[in-house]
Amino acid sequence: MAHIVLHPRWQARESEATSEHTYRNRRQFIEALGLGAIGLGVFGATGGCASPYGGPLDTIPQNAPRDGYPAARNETFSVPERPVTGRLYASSYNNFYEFDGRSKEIWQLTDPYEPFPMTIRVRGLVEKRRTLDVAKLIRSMDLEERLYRFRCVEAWAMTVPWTGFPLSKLIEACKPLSSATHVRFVSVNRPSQMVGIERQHWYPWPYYEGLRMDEAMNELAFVVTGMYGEPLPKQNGSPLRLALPWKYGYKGPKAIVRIEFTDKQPGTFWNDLQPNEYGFLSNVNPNIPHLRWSQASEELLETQERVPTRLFNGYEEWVSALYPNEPRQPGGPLAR
Ligand SMILES: Nc1nc2c(c(=O)[nH]1)N[C@H]1C(S)=C(S)[C@@H](COP(=O)(O)O)O[C@H]1N2
Ligand SMILES: [Mo]
Repeated sequence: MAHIVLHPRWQARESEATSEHTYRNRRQFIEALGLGAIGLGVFGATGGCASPYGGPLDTIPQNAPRDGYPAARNETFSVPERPVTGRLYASSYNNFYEFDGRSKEIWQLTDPYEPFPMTIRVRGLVEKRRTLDVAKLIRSMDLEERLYRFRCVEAWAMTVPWTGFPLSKLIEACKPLSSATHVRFVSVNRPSQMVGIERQHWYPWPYYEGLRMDEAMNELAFVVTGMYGEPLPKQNGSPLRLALPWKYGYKGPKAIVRIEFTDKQPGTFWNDLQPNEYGFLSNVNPNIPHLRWSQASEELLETQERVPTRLFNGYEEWVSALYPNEPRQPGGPLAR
């Protein structure tokens, strides 16, 4: 034990401080060793006062729209082979770098963050620039529930009932020009409410992602406003985020405040940081190993069962035609 050296993340050189993987593993490591309390000492107090939240579901904003909840399940999207992940797991085991859960869980750091009111700016190749009020937008949509597989690039997975509406409906409301080939999403950037932004100043904030238009218009692409029949807890991306179940989790930005249509492939947060490890497409594919680990299997959150990873995360039927060059066999060329 005495020889275990924990390198605090903020002392890492910038070139090393760019991997999602290192970060999660460290947290799992600390938790596994039961070092939570010591961890606070080793990593320094988090600054600010203790979280007023008793549990991860206390972070559901009081002023989130609740009309339409719980929404009817769309039975087209079922996951017969896996258990639904327990709600407490899905809302306490999170990735949301704007809150840096180095010494606390992310949900415990979300108190200052006020997801409502929020607006989304619609920019770029559109008929007209618009600013959408998020609460109004949510109230204007028919909400439905979809049970989706979710696969993080770090080989953990969950099965979650998301509430929301198709991304295609939001895109239609934005009225992009026919010249738009891609769409870019930007997450909220509020350093005063999100403790991870300045603490991890080496990241290119705000978080940003992008899709080709045909991907964004696919039936599976879903704007998430809630989970488990209630509005989203803050740590899961309130007021709204994307779920793209055939892609690795990081392709789905949380707390979106800007949508931009372009005629070029946009940069993305992880691709710009580590182009060799995180591609633009980032489809779930067991045939494309990560540079530092295999993607052939994944661990289910809660049950800790190890299961094989499926091409497009089991959504071939919906998206296979979009990707003629995606490696279908192990050992093929590594198109990312
Ligand atoms: N804005 C923002 N969006 C984000 C992230 C983030 O750090 N910031 N992390 C991504 C990653 S790596 C994953 S795995 C999922 C995690 O979603 P969850 O916490 O609801 O499981 O959110 C994605 N969206
Ligand atoms: Mo992730």
